[in-house]
Amino acid sequence: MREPRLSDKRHTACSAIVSRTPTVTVTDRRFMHRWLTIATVVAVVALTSTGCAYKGLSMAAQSAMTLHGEGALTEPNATSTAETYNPALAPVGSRLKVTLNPSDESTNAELTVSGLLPNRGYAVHAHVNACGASPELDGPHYQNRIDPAATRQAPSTNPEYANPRNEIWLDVHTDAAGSGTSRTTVPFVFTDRGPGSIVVHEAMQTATEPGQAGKAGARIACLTLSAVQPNGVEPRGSR
Ligand SMILES: [Cu+2]
Repeated sequence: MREPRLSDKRHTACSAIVSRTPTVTVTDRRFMHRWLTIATVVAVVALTSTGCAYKGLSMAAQSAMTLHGEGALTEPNATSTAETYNPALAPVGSRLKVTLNPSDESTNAELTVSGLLPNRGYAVHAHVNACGASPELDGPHYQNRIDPAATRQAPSTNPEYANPRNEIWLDVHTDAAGSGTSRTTVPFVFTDRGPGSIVVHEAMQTATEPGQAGKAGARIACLTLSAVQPNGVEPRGSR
């Protein structure tokens, strides 16, 4: 999902450059003069188009999405966007808040939790789907470069793909009150696709060794992400 306003603004700017070109004022004194003027206009338009096309390459970065999710955990239901699959480890009423914010070609991610068990690590990742009524519906980890060997039955555990630079890991450690914050920066942005949720796992941290990379035990809670549009937060729908 892109931000059409930015694109439209850029497109308008490019059009304005063309219309302001002084060579469009053509006198009709001589055929040759007119021909030369037309040729100049064509050349200017061609050069201007090249310039806009070049700027167009940066539009993807300018329209990169911010994703956000926030809520208190409930038992899964048809409309919940923050839910617990294991109230013993992720109590009902615990709060999760996540923002994934683009900056140039990177994305800064921040997770804040409260109300979880005290002095405990929790493995946390971005997953592809919005939160489902059961944990498996959250889908696999979101990957920037998708592991070609991964399948639904055998998710990616190759460290070349299942790592915190190609996925979004937000493992967090709570304080004595059950609160905590974690941050990470990943070298990619979300343009035509992005993660649908943040999932909290039972393990205290995410495994990194080959064959285990990205694993973190059972899924115990989930927070649905939404794309932040200029006019507010818009549901992402299914992905
Ligand atoms: Cu996960």
